[in-house]
Amino acid sequence: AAAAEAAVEVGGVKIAREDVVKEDDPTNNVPDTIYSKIGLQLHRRDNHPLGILKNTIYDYFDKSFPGQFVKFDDLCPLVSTKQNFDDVLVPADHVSRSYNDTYYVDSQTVLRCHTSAHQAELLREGHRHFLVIGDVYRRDSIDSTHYPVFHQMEGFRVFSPDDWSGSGMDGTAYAATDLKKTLEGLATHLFGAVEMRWVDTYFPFTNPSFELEIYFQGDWLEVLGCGVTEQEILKSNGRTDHVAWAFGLGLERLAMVLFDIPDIRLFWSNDQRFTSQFSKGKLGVKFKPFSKFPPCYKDMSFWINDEFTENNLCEVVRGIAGDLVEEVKLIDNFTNKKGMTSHCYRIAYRSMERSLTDEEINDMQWNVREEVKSKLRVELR
Ligand code: FA5
Ligand code: MG
Repeated sequence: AAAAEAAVEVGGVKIAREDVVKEDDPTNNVPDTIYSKIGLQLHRRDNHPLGILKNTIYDYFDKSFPGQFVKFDDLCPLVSTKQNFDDVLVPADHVSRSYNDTYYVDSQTVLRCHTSAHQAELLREGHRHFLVIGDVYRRDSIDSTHYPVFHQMEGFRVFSPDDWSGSGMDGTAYAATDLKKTLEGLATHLFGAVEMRWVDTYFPFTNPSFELEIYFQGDWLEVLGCGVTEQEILKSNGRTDHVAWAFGLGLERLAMVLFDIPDIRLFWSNDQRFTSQFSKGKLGVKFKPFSKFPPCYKDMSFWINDEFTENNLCEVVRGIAGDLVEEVKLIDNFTNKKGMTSHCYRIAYRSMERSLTDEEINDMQWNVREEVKSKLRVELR
């Protein structure tokens, strides 16, 4: 508890628990489990898979664009709603702005949900080529590839008319071509020969927008989003008549593939048997699971109410079980003649590090049931 009370420092900003967790403030939805992750900065540990991956991506940009890209890996994750949403043209009614999807410290301040939150300020500071690496926060479901804190790397490159004038392309086509070439080069740098494909998509801040998928172990895996930056963002931040590309990639997704890490919770493990397997500069050393403990499944059924959301349920479970919960999955869903809807969720409990006792699991499940009743006000069946 003492450690949790002490302020953490990120990029010169001191953050105390009471700055982030405000239990009696209805405009705040940040739990202690999330506060306790601030300042850990896994991406700044050279012997951690995320740090190793970050440094390998740095190497690629240093080699491809010597001296051009400025790197920021220590920007404060507390940002204004303006930075996180307005500055990147996220519409007023977009779901990502909801309390169900984003951690709000107060009505004007959030834990950034993407590194795109820093695009505008860095442009205004005059940067034209930059990488931003940081922890990002999202209220989300629970399974082996989703965690409420993960890490992104943002890339941004600005072109001036001189860059594309001789190319026979307009600025947008020129930037899109350069973007795809740059990211295909990065994928090759990380994976060697690999099958990849581009998928058209939508982001409020880019047009056109794409996702890159990599074929890995029989499946297409989305690893990043990117596109040609909306003119309005450049204009508002001192780059009229310029064109830019941007990308945002998920470090955990790439690291899980590169190091064979089967569950996203492992990135947070302090267990020596995990941490000792990775060392500075060694990309792609395959993780050897040190043990495999059986999961324990507990089902829970209840009548939902209008406010019920799966993200809220997951927050309750995470608050009690922490990293001992592996998955929360809807397994049954029906509406009766009276119009009442019942959900049955299956919770998988499993430690990455040891076997759990029956007593421990029953305690957690009992507490989950109590809190689901009291906090979500649903009727257990
Ligand atoms: C974004 O966050 C955009 N800001 C990316 C972007 C930047 C687009 C600049 C265009 C220009 P998205 O929500 O799809 O997009 O997340 C980007 C990547 O983060 C995903 O491709 C995925 O690799 C990773 N990611 C997303 N959600 C999770 C999660 N819950 N756990 C782990 N990785 C995730
Ligand atoms: Mg996406």
